[in-house]
Parts: sequence; C-alpha cells; structure tokens
Amino acid sequence: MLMPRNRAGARPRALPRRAAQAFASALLAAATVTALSHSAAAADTLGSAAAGKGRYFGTAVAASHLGESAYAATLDREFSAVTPENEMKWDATEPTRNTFSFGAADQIVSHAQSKGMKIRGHTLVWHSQLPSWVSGLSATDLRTAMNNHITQVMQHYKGKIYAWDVVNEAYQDGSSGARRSSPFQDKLGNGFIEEAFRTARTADPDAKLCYNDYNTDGVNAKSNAVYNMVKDFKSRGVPIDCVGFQSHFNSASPVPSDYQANLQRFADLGVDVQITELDIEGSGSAQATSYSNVVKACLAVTRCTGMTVWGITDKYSWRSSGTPLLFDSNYAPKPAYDAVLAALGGSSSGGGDDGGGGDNGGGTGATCTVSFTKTADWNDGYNGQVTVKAGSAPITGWTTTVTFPAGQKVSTLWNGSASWDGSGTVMTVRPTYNGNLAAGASTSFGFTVQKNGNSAVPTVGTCTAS
Ligand code: 9MR
Repeated sequence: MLMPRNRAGARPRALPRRAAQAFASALLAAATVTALSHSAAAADTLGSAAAGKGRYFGTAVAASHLGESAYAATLDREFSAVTPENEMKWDATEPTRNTFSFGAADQIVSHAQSKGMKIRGHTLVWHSQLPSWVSGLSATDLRTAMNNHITQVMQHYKGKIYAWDVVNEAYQDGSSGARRSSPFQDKLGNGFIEEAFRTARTADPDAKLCYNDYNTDGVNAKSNAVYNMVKDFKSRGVPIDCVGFQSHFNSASPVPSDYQANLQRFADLGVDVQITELDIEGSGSAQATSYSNVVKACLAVTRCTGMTVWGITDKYSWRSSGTPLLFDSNYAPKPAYDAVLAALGGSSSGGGDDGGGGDNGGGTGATCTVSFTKTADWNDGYNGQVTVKAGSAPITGWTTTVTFPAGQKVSTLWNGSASWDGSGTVMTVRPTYNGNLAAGASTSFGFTVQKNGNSAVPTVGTCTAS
C-alpha cells in the first residue's frame, strides 16, 4: 500500500506549497521503502486474479488488431480467455452456402491456444450478421442449412472451444416474453433452439453449449422467458450447459440491483452462468463501482464460471464514444481496471518494478505515453492520476509535465517527484522508485489539487523516456 489515495469525500487540508512539498517528500520516502519491499512479488493481472477465484477473465478480440503490439501485449498480459468479436459469426464463416472461411477466426484461435487462453465460440445461430442467402431459403432447406452450419463450424474447432453461444438473442425486448422474429423463428417455429442445441451436442460433445442474450441481466419479462426455456430444456433433457448474460450497461440501462439474484436463479436450474459481453459506459469512480459490482456478483455465484469484457481498449469498442472498457485509448488501465482487479482479490504493483532481473536497457527505442484521469472530485478539490506507459521497448526513466489551470494548487503528490516552473503552474514529474518499466508496462503517479474556484482539469505534456 502506497500513500493512501484521497478518494471522493475525503477533504485534505490545503497546505502552503513549501509545507506540502515537505509533507509529500516525507511520505514519498516512506512510499519508496514500501514499494521496494514489494518489488519482488509480481503484480496480479485480471487473468491471474480471476484464476485465484477459479474463474476466467476474457475479452472480445478482433483478428485485425492482433498485429498491433500494444493490443497484443495487453491481451497476452491481462486476459485468460477470448471471444472472437465478429470472426465466428455466420457471415464470416459461411458467406456463401457450403463455402466456409475460417481464416480470421483461426488466427484468434491459434493465438489464444498458444497463450493457454480459453476460447468462447460466438455465435452459431443468430438473426444478425446473417448472409442474405440464408434468409431466402425455404423451411426445409433452412433446417438443413442451420444444422450443416452448426456441424461444420463446430467440427472445424472441435476440442478447442470451451463454450459455444449456440443461439444468440432469440427473444424480444419488452414485456411480451415472446420470441424475436427471424428466419429461424419464422420458418422453423419455436423448436429451432432445441434443434440447434441437439445438433451442437453431436458436433462437439466436449464444448459447453450456451444460450446468450442481452437485457436479461436482471429479473424481467425477457429473462423470465429465457429462464422458462432453460427450465423446460433441463426437465426434458435437451442439452444446454450454460447461459450467457451479455451485460452491456450504461446510464439508461445500469447494472440491475437483482443482477446477482438473477444469475443465481439460472445457476439453480443446473446450468453454468457466464458474463459474456461486459461493458459499462461512463468514466471514473462511477464506472469503476459498476464494474466492481458485476465482478462481485459473479464471484458470489458458484456456477458463474467467468466473465468476458467486450473489448480491450475504448479505442476499438463497438460503442467507443461511451468509453465502456477497462483500458483507455492508450491502453492505460482506468479506475475501472483497478476496481475489477481489487474485486477479484488481486494485488496491483503500484506501478514499479516488473519483478524480473533483466536488463531494461534504456536508450534506443525508449518511448512513453501519458494519460490523465480524475479519480475523485469534491467541492473544492480533486485527485488526479497520470498513467505513464512504456512504448514497445523497456525504459529506465521517464519525465512528463502537468500544467494546472490558473489558481489550482497541488497539496500532495505520490509516486513521483516534482519540480515547478517559475509561475507555479507547470509541474515536471520524475519517477521515485518507478522508473524501470518493461515494454508496454505502465505505472502511475497521483496528486491532490485544491481547485481555488477553478474546476478545469490539468493537461499532461509529452512523456520523455530514457
Ligand atoms: O462488437 C460487435 C460489432 O463489432 C459488430 O459490428 C456488431 C454487429 O452486429 O456486433 C457486435 O457484437 C455484438 C455481439 O455479437 C452480440 N451482442 C451484441 C454485441 C454488440 O452489438
């Protein structure tokens, strides 16, 4: 534990700068000792912390980004499972009848396998991303095509997939509890889901077979309809092993208060439950709290076997403008990341040493980037955090500036050492103990600011690495 961070609500006393700097130096000396004593223990990651709770922590992955080093490095470091975001959908795998194309999905599968990650298959029968040739078929032909699609795709990946979303989003939103209109529903009737699951069990008997949907995260008409279907399947021996709760949340659709109870009632039917497409629009501590609540709900349900976020970085989210993920556009971990890690019982490094004894070189290729997050806000002050991230080479030191809006005063700084320009507005920060960063690794420093009537946020300058 480093310098206790001043979370929302705590109001530090304003200190004159000289006193504040003396205070900060004393604390930093203590922090340095603590950090050094921690440096031998590797920090947890989402995947390792979840494993400690017997769960996986996955992410949706796009094959087209695997060549981006920061994307692949974050994936490989943090996650223990993947779901191809689009590559296993019908339009990708069978764009023309009986012509299968597995190239992009294969890329994700081999990457995941080489890293020992679980793979969720997404998805076999869905009304969306369905090639037009499918919707044009007669009922008899459609039945043959659906069963052939399930069989061919599942056999191609036989033995490699932990769980398949066999059927996705087959129910309507709203209070009707009715099935959604789709070529499958309209031409094959209610029995299409059962048929799909029976075909899937034969195609790969070792894969878990899931039904996956959204807006079923709390107890409501739609989740009741899915619940009744699962109950019926279990009572008649129709093969089903799991239910996926997509969990796409925002202010209009927040984490339901009965989220855990809803997961539990499905688990009580004798199926596993999984959080399959988690993302929560927002920022800062509100977003972090919601994420934490979701993780805690899963951990409280014995049959909740894992959770998957719907992407790694806000930059590539399907709803990027809502910044719903755990890493920002520069791959810096957000407060939501810290909250998830803490909820999983993981320990963070507080930045700092990567635990390895390797030569971190410095010099050629040493680069870094910085990003700012407000981590707490109150009437006359706020806490800020700057994340410093090494580029594609290891670094041995870094320097960055933070320029404060007029009137604002920094009362406390932690995990960094500051010098000021003559005007008292530009703070140049260097590492205390946390200068050595492995390629792609990050650390952060933080500060408490007195607003003095100015609520604007500071700007971070460029990061210089050595
Ligand atoms: O994230 C996916 C996005 O890239 C696609 O354009 C979109 C097309 O339908 O599908 C998104 O993923 C969806 C998932 O497959 C099923 N549940 C809802 C997801 C978000 O739309």
